[in-house]
Amino acid sequence: PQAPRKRKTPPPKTVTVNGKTYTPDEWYNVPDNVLAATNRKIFLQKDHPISITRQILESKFAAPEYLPHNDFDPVVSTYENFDSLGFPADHPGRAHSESFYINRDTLLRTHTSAHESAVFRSSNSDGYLISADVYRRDEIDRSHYPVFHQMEGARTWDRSKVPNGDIAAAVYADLARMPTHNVKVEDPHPPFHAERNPLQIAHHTAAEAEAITAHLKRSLELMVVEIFSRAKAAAAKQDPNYVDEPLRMRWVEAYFPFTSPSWELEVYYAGDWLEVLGSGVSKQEILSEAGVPSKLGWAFGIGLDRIAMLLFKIPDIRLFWSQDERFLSQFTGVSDNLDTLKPFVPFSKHPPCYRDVSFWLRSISPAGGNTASPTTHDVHNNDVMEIIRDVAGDIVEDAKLVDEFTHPKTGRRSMCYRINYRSLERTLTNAETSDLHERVIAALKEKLGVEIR
Ligand code: FA5
Ligand code: MG
Repeated sequence: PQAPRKRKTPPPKTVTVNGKTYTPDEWYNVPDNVLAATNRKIFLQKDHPISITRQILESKFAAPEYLPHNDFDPVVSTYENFDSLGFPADHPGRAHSESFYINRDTLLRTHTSAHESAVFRSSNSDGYLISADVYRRDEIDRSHYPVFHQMEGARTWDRSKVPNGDIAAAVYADLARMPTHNVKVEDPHPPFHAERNPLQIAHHTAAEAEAITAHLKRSLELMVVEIFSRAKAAAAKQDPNYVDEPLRMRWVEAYFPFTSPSWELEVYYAGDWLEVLGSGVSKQEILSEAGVPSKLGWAFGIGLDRIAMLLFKIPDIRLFWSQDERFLSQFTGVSDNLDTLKPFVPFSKHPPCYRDVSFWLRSISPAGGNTASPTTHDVHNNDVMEIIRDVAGDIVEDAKLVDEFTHPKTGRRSMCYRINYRSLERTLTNAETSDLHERVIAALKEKLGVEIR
C-alpha cells in the first residue's frame, strides 16, 4: 500500500493496547481518543446496549454449534486483517487513509474477519461467533464513529465427518431442524455475477453450495426476525398505540475477497434500505490455509452498533460512548433479563451550532516549474474528519464538505467544511463553540498545511 505522508512529529516510542506493548513507526496514525477507546470494551459491559445486542445474537446462535469468542486483541497484523483473507496487495482498505496503523505490519483490526483464520484453525466446533471493537477512518455523522463493533459468525460441516461424506444431505438435515419464519423476503435469490462471485466448483458441487446458501439465508433471516420482533415488543411496551410496520428484508449481491458467492442482507428501515450484514460461502483457500481443508461452510459479519441503534431507537452513535447516567441507567437490568428491553428515551436535545471553515490547498509547482498548471497537494476527507474529532471530541455531531472549487486564474483549490457542534449532554455556550472552532482551524492549518480563507 501507499506509504504514509511524512509525519510532523515523531511517533510515540511505544504504545500499549490491551496490556501488550507495540513499537510504532512512520505508519503510526492512531489519534489519542481512538487509542483510549481500545480500553472501553463496551461490547462486554453489562447492561450496555451494544453488549445487550451481542447477548441477543448469541442467544440466537447458541452452543454447541456456535461458540462465542469475545477476547481477541484489537491489534492485529496486516497478514491477519488482509492477507489471510485473500485481500489483494492494492486493496483500498489497506491504505493509510482508511485504517489506523501502529506500524507498517500492525494495525487496529478493521473487521472481525481478521480472526476467522485463527478460529478455524483452533476450534473443534462446527461454528463460532466473534464479537469485537473494530476501527476505521471514516466520516463524522450520527451513524459513523471511528470505533464500532462487529459480530462475525460461521457455520461449517466437515466432509470427513458427515455421513457418507454427503455435505448437501447433512446441511439439509440441519436446515430441516431449524425453525421457519413467515416474513416474505423480497429478492430471496438475487442473480450473482459468475466472474466476480463464482461458485467454487473446484472444491464443491453446485448442489453443495446451494445447500450451504439455503442454510446461511435461513439462519441470518431468523436472526433479523428475532431482532425486529424484540424491537417491536419494546416499542409496544413504551407506546400502547404503537402500530408496527411489517418487516421487509432483501438479499443483494456483494463482494468480499474471502467468500464466494457473497451477499448482503438489507432491511427496510425509516424509509430506506439499510445494509445490516455481509455474508457468503467461505472461500475454500481460507479453510485450507487454516489447516481444515475438509471443512466447508458459510460466514457473516454484522454491525452491532447499527443493530443496537434500531433495537433501542438510539438516534446518535456517539451515545454508545457516553458515561452519562441519563443514558446508561436506562438499560439497567436488561443483560439479566432481555425481555425487559425498552426503547431509549432521549434526554433533552440541545441546539445545533454550525460553523464553517474554508481553506485553500497549498499549491505545489510541478517538477520543471510549469507554473501555468500548478498541482495542489491532496487533502483526504478522512484526515479532515479526524482532526476535527481529535480537537472537538464527541462534541461534534457531524461534519460535511459543503463546497469545493478551483480558482479559474490561479488554479488553486478551495474547500469548505460545515461542522455541527452539539453536545449530547448539555447546551454549549457561544464562546465555548467559538473557542473549539478556533482550535479546529488552528489544527487544520498546522497538520494539513492549508491556508485558511
Ligand atoms: C465486513 O466487514 C466483512 N468482514 C463482513 C463479512 C464477514 C462478510 C464474513 C462475509 C463473511 P462490511 O465492511 O460491509 O464487511 O461491514 C459489515 C457490517 O458492519 C455492515 O453490514 C454494517 O452493518 C457494519 N458496518 C460497516 N461499516 C460501518 C460503520 N462505519 N459504522 C457502523 N457499522 C458499520
Ligand atoms: Mg458492506
